[in-house]
Amino acid sequence: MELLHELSRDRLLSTIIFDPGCVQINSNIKRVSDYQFRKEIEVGFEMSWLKAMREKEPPEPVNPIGTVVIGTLHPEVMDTAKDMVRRSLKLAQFKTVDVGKGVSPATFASKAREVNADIIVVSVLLTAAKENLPKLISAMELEGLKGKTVIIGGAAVTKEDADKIGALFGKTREDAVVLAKKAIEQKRTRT
Ligand code: B12
Repeated sequence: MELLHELSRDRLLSTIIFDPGCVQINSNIKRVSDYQFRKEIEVGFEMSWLKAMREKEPPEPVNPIGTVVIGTLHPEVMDTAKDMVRRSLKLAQFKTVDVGKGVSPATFASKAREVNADIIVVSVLLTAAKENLPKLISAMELEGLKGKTVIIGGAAVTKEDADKIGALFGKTREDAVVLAKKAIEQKRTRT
């Protein structure tokens, strides 16, 4: 059993005891042998997380329209949202290079240079990881990537946070695709 943590959003708080073997979850909250709910919970967010975990991996694009490096910054190890965004970008025919979770700004930037990324995408659910965004921008400058398109999104960031570091901001995985496509178009018209 793994104690997840207190979940809060808008109305309800919950603590879930979760056994990773659990497969049976639906909106009629049930008590089954593999997992228990300690309190009444609203399942909306947990459902989106579980649904995301079950998504299929899209095929590699044959003729990628651009290369995206995507990850989460130290100390964030939550990666479900990042993977959802990555899969949407992949479906939209981007080559996606997953730098992983909880990576340092320096690792992120050096991977972006190594694969000649067109776009850097950061998923930020944890406020502590948000504090590393300015360090990512500095690390990119050190790698000669000043001005490279950065797209951020996730529960812990806002458009204001993006503006502060000269990044683009999206709320959803669909926004990530729209913004990434726009960035590629702009790059093409410049060259
Ligand atoms: C599941 C979950 C976990 C799982 C993560 C499993 C995994 N492998 O990812 C586990 C149990 C591991 C976990 C751990 C922790 N968690 Co947690 N977790 C959640 C929870 C319930 C859901 C997150 C999730 O995956 N949602 C599903 C995704 C798909 O939805 P989403 O996040 O909304 O993402 C969408 C958009 O935001 C957007 N998006 C996301 N990224 C990007 C990027 C771009 C560029 C764009 C355009 C869009 C975009 O697109 C996504 C799809 O549409 C949230 C609560 C919540 N209501 O969000 C807390 C939450 C994120 N966790 C929280 C916390 C505090 C923690 C812990 C610190 C708890 C602890 N004390 O240990 C640790 C973090 C450890 C760490 N160092 O990272 C807090 C964060 C608060 C904060 N602002 O800092 C939250 C908000 C809960 C809360 N209300 O307190 N967590």
